[in-house]
Amino acid sequence: MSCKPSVCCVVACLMPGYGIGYQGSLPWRLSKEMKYFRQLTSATRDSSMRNAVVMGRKTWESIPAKFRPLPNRLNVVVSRNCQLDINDEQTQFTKSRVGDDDDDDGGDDATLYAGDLSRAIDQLIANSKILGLETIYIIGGGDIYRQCIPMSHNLFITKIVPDLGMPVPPMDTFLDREQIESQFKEQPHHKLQEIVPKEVSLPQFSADSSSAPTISEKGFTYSFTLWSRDT
Ligand code: FOL
Repeated sequence: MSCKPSVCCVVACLMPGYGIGYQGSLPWRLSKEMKYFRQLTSATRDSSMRNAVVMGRKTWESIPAKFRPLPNRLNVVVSRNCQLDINDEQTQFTKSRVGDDDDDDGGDDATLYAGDLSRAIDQLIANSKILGLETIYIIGGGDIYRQCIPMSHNLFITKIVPDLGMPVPPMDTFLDREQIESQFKEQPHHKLQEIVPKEVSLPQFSADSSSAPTISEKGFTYSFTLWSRDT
């Protein structure tokens, strides 16, 4: 059964300031966090579907070339001076889905380029059936998150805190705290467990089952959180 894909932001933030980047890249390299990002954005409940990852041009360039396009996901890159509109690629994309009845092991990691972010998302939603899309994940950066938070259903925010005595890394790009906290509410941890596909491994143990369990790595402690609309 296919219905409209939901739009979700996925982001790792340094708390309490909601810092997301420094000089065009991530100010840390946390392998378990990156594994969560990869599993969350790749996994689908319906194995015949896939997810899209929508990103700005600078985020695309920040992904190591060997990981680009992000495998098993439809990569959509937004750039104001794009050469290709998502509509031009749609036909090609439709074709690549049609004869593609073998198991979907990442043989079609096409990259679409879009000039207009909200039009690109509208087009992805309008064509979600033919594209086989389950969830549209917005993966940054700062300008893209700002524009997409108002149209997102859920936010998957990894809250990262430096351990006591560790330096706070410099940051120059932030999420808009007011925008998030006025529209979304952090959910108890069990809601995250309920919403993610089973392939996404979450840390399991916590003294208080309503608060998220934490992971410590390289002098940072972090937790995976889910924020949903304050209905
Ligand atoms: N959200 C979260 N929670 N963590 C992030 O690190 C993150 N990063 C971005 C957007 N949202 C995020 C944007 N930056 C890769 C690199 C940078 C990046 C996003 C993805 C990347 O190379 N991903 C590979 C995994 C590589 C690995 O396993 O080391 C992938 O397949 O997803």
